[in-house]
Amino acid sequence: MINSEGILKNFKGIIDSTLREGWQFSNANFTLQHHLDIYQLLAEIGIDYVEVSNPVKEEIGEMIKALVKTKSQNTSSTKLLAHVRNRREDIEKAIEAGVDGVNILCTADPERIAFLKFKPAEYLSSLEENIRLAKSSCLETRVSAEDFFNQPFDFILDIYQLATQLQVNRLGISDTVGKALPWQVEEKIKKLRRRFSVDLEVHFHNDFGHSISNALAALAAGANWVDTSLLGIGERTGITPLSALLVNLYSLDQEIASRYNLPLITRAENYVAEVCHIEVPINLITSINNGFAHKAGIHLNALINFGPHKYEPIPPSLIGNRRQLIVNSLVSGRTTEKDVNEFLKRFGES
Ligand code: HCA
Ligand code: CU
Repeated sequence: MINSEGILKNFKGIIDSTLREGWQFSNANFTLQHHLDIYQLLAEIGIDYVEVSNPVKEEIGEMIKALVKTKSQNTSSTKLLAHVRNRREDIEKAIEAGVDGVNILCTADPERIAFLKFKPAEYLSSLEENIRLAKSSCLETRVSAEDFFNQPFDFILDIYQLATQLQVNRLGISDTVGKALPWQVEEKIKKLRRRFSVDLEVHFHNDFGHSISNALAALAAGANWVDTSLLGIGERTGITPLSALLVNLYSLDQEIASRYNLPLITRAENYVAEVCHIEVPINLITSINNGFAHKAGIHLNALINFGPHKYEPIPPSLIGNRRQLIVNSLVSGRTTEKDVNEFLKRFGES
């Protein structure tokens, strides 16, 4: 049975992909300034790695170079990883851009490999060349298998086997279509953990709403690194939201969470919402309108009589958010404006 202790033992850090996966969100059109701002916010939060897009596209390569420059001027310890395909030209552009590492995305899908005009063995030998190239330029290297839960497991194992022989830094497991369930994640991660001692990075899409639980299940079962994005934005319904992962870590172990500057997360996610011209989704704890809005009579009454801890999982100030007590509705019971003002005098908005 997996449990929270596993999470605390296995967790090594966060790889935020707002600037790569998040850029694939339908409403995201990030400029260079957005890149600089988002990198800065993530670095201030203390995120371990920031993943950026593929520098093989010239304009993106230029943005990445500007980020690399800012990073070195600010002596930021948040490393930059370029997301690349299993292609020599992509790795060469990543080396030229000066990033700290490459996240190489592989496929084990026989149709896609055939479409690329490779036999499986040729695909593996091109991967070997590309890993060697990255490592010879001192790039941190991760190799992942997309659509991990639906593609032939034997060939995924061949990819991972080769990558570990060549001493990559991490293996990536990606639920590209977002429908894996936590117990399937547990089973597969345990299997990999028994076989490989290298760090495991996980990437969960949220199509069926499991991106947060799957990340926690994976950590508990032996994974070490989690991919996130601000607001959870990404392709389709996106991936694990950074805020959700952070508050879960906090609730499991305040010491682990103390590595990160949690009060900045509301600002960071609201900034990204503004840039994408959307509201922060109502189901995110960084939503200013909803994260800590109390409306029903039972809730208002409990808060007023016992204090905010009754119906708040964490104090809003912990993540830089604020509470609101909404009265004068048919569902707000007997709580009055005066009660709210007295409550706010005692406990404040956060
Ligand atoms: C995508 C690719 C990816 C890659 C994740 C990874 C996925 O579909 O855009 O690098 O492991 O979800 O498979 O984001
Ligand atoms: Cu993805």
